[in-house]
Amino acid sequence: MISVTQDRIPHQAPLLGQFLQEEQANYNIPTAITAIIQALATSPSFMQHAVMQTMLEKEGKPVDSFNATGDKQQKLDLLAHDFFVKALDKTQEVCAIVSEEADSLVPLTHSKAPYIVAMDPLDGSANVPTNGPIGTLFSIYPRRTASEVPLQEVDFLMPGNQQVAAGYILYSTVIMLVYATSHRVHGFTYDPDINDFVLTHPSIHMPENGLTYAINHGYLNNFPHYIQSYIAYCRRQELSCRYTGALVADFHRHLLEGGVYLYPPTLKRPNGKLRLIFECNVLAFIVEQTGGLASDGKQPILQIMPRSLHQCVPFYIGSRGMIQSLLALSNNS
Ligand code: FBP
Repeated sequence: MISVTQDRIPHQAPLLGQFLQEEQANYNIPTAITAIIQALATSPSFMQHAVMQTMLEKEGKPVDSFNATGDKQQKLDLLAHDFFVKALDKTQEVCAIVSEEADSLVPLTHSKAPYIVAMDPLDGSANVPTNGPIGTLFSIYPRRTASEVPLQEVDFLMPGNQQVAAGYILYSTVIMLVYATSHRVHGFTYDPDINDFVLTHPSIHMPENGLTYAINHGYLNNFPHYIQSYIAYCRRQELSCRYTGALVADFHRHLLEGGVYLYPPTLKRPNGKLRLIFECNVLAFIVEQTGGLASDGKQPILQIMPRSLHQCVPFYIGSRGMIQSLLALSNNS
């Protein structure tokens, strides 16, 4: 049997911790941001174990609860939420988090800490029972109120352009971490042999156009007319439709190869399905750093002032050329 670990050459590329420290020094990134990203990056072994446990014990059944937007929660959603709450609390840099799996803000132990985190602990959770890709999305914001003032939900309602960093972890054929600060976007691949992330995709730039689009075709007849026209245009171009059921996985493909992800309003969900704070703002912050665009069809996602924590918005994100074509159609509709 071929042993892949024997005689392995140590990685030439920097590991996550080392790279974060270099970026910190080169771009004056606060040490707290480094600590928070490193805390989130401890999830691979937990997530691998929790998913495997869920499958082995056939516990993939939804627990008897719903999240704030009415989606049935999987046990794994809550396990992941709890894992990240503990990991972020240990940094002593985060005073509270908001999560897709919690109705309101979750205060942490260090109430005077300088940062707040918004997150979707487990994106694509419906993929778990069928062993499809899943992800974690996170955003880091500076707290706006003085440290001694108790935090309120309204303190989380700020436009996505207030983020200081954002990223995701994709649990798929391999586990990858992609994060953005206001400088650049970098991708790392998890190496289970050393339980660490290795820099594999430095300074990512999204291609201007792509050959794939991601949309749930099943709802096509319910989508606005300009979306139906755009899909017809994509089909005339013989673009391929690739839709994994996990936003993070579809976005990651487009980040590297170009493409667009579309979740328009439908009759059932007149504001779309995706959550502005937990999902859209995260990826919009990343995409704008890499040359792509993110819109709700009327305005850039990062400029939207949230009205509530679990607000949903129509979400169009991806390669600049493709989103501009879509927006041209929506403006003429
Ligand atoms: P969750 O965060 O609850 O998983 O919801 C988001 C999501 O699963 C996306 O990852 C995915 O692209 C979309 O919903 C799938 O929705 P639909 O099944 O309606 O197409």
